[in-house]
Amino acid sequence: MRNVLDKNQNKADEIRQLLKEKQITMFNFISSPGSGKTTILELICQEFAKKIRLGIIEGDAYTDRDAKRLAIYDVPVVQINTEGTCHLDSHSISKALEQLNLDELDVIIVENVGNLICPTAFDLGEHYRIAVVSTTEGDDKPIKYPMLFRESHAVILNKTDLIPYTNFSMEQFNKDLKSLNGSIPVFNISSTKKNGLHELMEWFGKCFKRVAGI
Ligand SMILES: Nc1nc2c(ncn2[C@@H]2O[C@H](COP(=O)(O)OP(=O)(O)OP(=O)(O)O)[C@@H](O)[C@H]2O)c(=O)[nH]1
Ligand SMILES: [Mg+2]
Repeated sequence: MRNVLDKNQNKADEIRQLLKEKQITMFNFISSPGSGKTTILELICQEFAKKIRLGIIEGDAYTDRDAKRLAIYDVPVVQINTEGTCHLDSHSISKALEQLNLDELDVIIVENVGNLICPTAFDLGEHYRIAVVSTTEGDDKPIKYPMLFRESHAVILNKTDLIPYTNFSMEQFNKDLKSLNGSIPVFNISSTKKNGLHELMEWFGKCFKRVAGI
């Protein structure tokens, strides 16, 4: 395992160097299956596809369903099928990057395979790691999967519209998150009801601005 992780890290460092040369910033979206990663990516495409040069790498175990959902936006999307493996690694990202014209991109967003543990251990060469969690998964996800929340740069709490139908405690969630990563920005949103999106898009806009000068 150590050997695998060392090889992954070396390739991730190479990717970060390549992205630096090409002045591209990369994001890695990590969550459980179904938390809303692709839905949030659709919203990001709607907001930014015409303002920045965005590319997407879609990690999925078997299908190209998410890539198809995003294909309607005028954004290059590369699909990686892991054939059952529960995470992306830097070698698969390196191959995916060969399929993108890096001279024509400012930002790349990677949707990782839905899983809260394995993707966290594999650096992809990204600059920002985004943890997506939804209210229906329970408020205990930060405390049960601390590594992701410790190492992420932002947390998106999705499906806030469903809170009335769950026992999700916002107080407990925030308390646990704070104990793990006191300074992390947290965005409470409903992607489908479009609540809380202004603050989230503003935050992405600031991150993208540093890169693309929009
Ligand atoms: N009620 C509600 N449903 C949502 C929200 N966001 C996403 N969904 C629904 O949740 C389901 C899963 O959303 P996806 O965006 O496909 O989730 P994902 O994280 O990309 O899933 P995987 O790629 O399978 O890991 C879809 O049916 C969405 O319509 C939300 O804010 N509220
Ligand atoms: Mg998805």
